[in-house]
Amino acid sequence: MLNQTFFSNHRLKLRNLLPTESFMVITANALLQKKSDEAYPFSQDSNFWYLTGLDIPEAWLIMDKHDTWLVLAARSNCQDLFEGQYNFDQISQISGINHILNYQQGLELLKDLGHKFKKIGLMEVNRSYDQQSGFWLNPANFNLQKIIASLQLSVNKFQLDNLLASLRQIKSQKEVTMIEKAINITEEAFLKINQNLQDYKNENQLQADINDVFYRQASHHAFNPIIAGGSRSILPHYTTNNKIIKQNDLVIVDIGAEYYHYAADLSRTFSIGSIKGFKKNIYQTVLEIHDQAIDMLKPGLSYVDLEQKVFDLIFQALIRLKILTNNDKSLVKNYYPHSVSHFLGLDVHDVGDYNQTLKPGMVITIEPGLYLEKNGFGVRIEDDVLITANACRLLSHYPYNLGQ
Ligand SMILES: [Mn+2]
Repeated sequence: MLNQTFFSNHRLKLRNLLPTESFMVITANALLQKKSDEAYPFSQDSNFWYLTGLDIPEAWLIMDKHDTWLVLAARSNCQDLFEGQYNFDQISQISGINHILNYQQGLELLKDLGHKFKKIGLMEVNRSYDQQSGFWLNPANFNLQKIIASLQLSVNKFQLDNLLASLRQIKSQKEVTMIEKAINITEEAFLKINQNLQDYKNENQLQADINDVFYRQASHHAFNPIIAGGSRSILPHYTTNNKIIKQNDLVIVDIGAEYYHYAADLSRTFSIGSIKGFKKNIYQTVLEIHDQAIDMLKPGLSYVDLEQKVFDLIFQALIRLKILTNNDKSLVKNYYPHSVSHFLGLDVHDVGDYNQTLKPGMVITIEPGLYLEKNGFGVRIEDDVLITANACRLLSHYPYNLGQ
């Protein structure tokens, strides 16, 4: 599906953005321990994959304005025996990189380039723990910076982060095709849920059906699936997915398959049994705001304006529904604590600058939601959208009929 040109084109684009007299290094992610001698399934750094197509832990990509090298980490005999050795032909074939070095050669190259050039491009590292998300970051980048520091090169650092984000935020036709494949698989899972909807007694039964669809297509979850039934649906990031579902519960299913590392991110709110009265009102309100948000999308609209306009629509709806009884906009976050949109791509919350206008080739989500703690339920509807030359194109097509 993807050949080496896909990746070498990305390298060419990045190379054109590098300053003169510079070189750059970017590292693959490291494996992380799960328990004992067991690692978590490997998840590659998205920037490294974007530039190489390789799922190898702890490799480095080194580039200057003319040449490209791949440096492979040393492996133990045990790894070679149990997991197989590096396949150099395959690595070159996937990535289009022919200069493959071992770790020692890589260090020598970095020293040479450090003498030759004045600037080194690296990914920013300013922390090892992400306070907001509450987790530790992959240590590979931090390690690379330590190694670079130990070489004592007399070069100035510049950051690659924004350069890569500026490229990744605009998707090529091939990238859009990958995202659409991921969406197709995700929608197939919605279809299966719809077929079995009235039989579900527990959230984990939905997850089993979703896994079945994803794994049979050699896909997997791009992010931890959210299957939030009943009162759990008020939590936008609920991922426990093992609680009992009762008749008349709403279930928010927020899932995304991954295809060649590209993510889908879709949410549908299903109803176990028919939906009536206030719940239906809320559902219709979210759906209307979803439709209005999509109607706004076109190149030139600023991301900040989009968020503000949708926020205002939600504020007005809360007044109309008499959920809010005064004009205090600061209360909206109690019912709608997240944004309406984010970039989508190799990362589910993809890189990109939110202080700019929408541009053709951007792929974003539209996901209004309302979460009513007092009433014990929430509704979210999420689609994936490509910004086109004149307006936008919905990439997802699964219907909004609550799955009945
Ligand atoms: Mn999303």
